[in-house]
Amino acid sequence: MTEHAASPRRGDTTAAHAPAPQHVVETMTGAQSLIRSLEAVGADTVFGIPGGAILPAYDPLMDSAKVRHILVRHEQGAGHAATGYAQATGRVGVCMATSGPGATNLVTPIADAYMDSVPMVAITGQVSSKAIGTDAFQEADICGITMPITKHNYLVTDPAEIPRVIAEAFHIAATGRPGPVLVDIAKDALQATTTFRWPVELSLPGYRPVTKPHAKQIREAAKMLVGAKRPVLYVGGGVIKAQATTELRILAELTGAPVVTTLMALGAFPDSHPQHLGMPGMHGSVPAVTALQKADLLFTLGARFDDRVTGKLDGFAPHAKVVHADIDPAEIGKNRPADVPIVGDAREVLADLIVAVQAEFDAGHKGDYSQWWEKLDEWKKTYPLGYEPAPGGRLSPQQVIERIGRLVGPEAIYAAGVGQHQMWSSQFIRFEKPGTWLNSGGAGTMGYAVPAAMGAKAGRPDTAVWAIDGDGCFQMTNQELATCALNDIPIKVAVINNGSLGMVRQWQTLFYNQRYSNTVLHAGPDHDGIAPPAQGTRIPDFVLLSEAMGCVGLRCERPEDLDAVIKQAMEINDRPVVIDFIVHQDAMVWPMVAAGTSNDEIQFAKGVRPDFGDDLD
Ligand SMILES: Cc1ncc(C[n+]2csc(CCOP(=O)(O)OP(=O)(O)O)c2C)c(N)n1
Repeated sequence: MTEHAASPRRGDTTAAHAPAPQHVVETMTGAQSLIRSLEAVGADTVFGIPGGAILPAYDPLMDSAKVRHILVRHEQGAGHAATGYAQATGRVGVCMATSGPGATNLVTPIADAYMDSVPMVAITGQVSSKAIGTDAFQEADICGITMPITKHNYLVTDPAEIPRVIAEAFHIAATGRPGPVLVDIAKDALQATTTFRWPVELSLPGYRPVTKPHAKQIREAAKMLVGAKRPVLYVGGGVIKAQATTELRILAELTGAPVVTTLMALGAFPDSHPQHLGMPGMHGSVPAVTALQKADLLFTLGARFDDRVTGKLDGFAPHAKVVHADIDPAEIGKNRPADVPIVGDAREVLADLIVAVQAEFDAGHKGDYSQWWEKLDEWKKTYPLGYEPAPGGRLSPQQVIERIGRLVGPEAIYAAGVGQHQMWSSQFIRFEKPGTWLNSGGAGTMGYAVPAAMGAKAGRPDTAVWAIDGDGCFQMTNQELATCALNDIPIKVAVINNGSLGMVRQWQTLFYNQRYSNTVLHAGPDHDGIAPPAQGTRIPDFVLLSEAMGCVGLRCERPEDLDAVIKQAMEINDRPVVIDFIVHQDAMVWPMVAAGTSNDEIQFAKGVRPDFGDDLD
């Protein structure tokens, strides 16, 4: 018997090197070898759907006492569940599908995981090796298709390779810059008799992520930080991935520098911390966006100068020098040249920086940011996040999300879909801890929230998990509520139902003369946004739909019922709960930097441009 090694966390050098296992050499089928390999790397949960090519693997899976398989309703759900699981637990998420359409249904979540650097292993069945390339039934070249959206992928036709490939896949997914790895296994390799050997020697000469930063670069960066007058710690999702949030806080408090956290980094630094300016970017806070614009130093940690953050690139942070630390050297200088490039794991980078900054202090060099803070505090005071109450005593979407955040609290995990509700969630829920905010930041995948919440709850059953979804997003993947109901995964779903594809509608309001082409959905408020629709004309009726899938369905239409319905949902823990919040459809997300414009053009509200003067330019 092999010992059960813990699933690899980021930074482990190899899955196969964990607690000195005894050597095992056994004869079995490729399919049995696959399940034994999954057990050996510590995979405890697999989300998937069987089909012809992967069927041999499902047979031994049925007997595994260590691997729980959760039968989803769509492979996209399996993929997002794997990413939700991964981000909530810090372990590698696993999904499984059959060949052809099963595998291609995984493409969106694989792309999503790639964009957001989430460790995931996707296992797909492939047609028999002799049939590959013949347009066989359910054949798709999933390795070819996913080549640009995976960190690595494998086509396995020799069953003897299965243990090594699985060990490598988990190692590659979890180490360095995390990401998805696809393992495509031909059906005949699963059926053939082979030898299972464990542990396996990992030999990946071309894959050696640099984790230890260069000492000279660290010293240089520390000097720049203490020498700057207007620095900003620009923090991205890499800090959460590297589990470096304690070190971030130490550095921030040691230096007194302001912090901004990107959409992928919410929770990396407490929202309540006085040094936190909020989120930068298209819908970021005015202080965060403006601080980057006026900064003389961007101290960039695990962030990637995404276009949603920079706005028009050549107008971004025009006065700033750049320190850029990232585990992935390809990110450095990609969008913005770095004056001090640092390749390394964010935790090691931050740990070394703390020492280097202290050494600068000891040598009498300490940054004076007091004038900078005067400005920042003024902007914080003048331009706080806020919203207008809804007209006609209706519910405003921001109010719903704010109340959920307040009543449910910062210990819970929140997963969002994509659109206005996602941005309001990022603005009005207060994130205090890492790993509590799951969203599709890079790809912007509608349909992410429900399956990601399912994956998170499967991995962290003792934590409250809320999906904050839009009525458009919800209609893409809500079938996974049946999976949740049947598998004892009692998530809560708050549908922010504005009866439309709200974010697209917002752009139509602002940039297309209020011509609402194809953005009305008919599931929420009436077209005029004021009168509720006649009975039975909500299509679909989310309450009935949820009840049909074994959930409790609730509806809330009035501000005075808001707290009570949230509390009611919090008390139900034996089934998933869906609350259909009927909100008014004309609310818009502010602040906003219109796509393609400079961050200097930020609007605090419609037509309202902050006036900063030009004394810092
Ligand atoms: C799979 C996919 N298709 C289309 C889009 C484009 N898109 C972005 S936001 C959005 C509207 C989302 O509507 P809803 O879920 O109701 O959220 P709201 O903006 O109203 O909060 C659309 C269609 C997308 N991001 N993803």
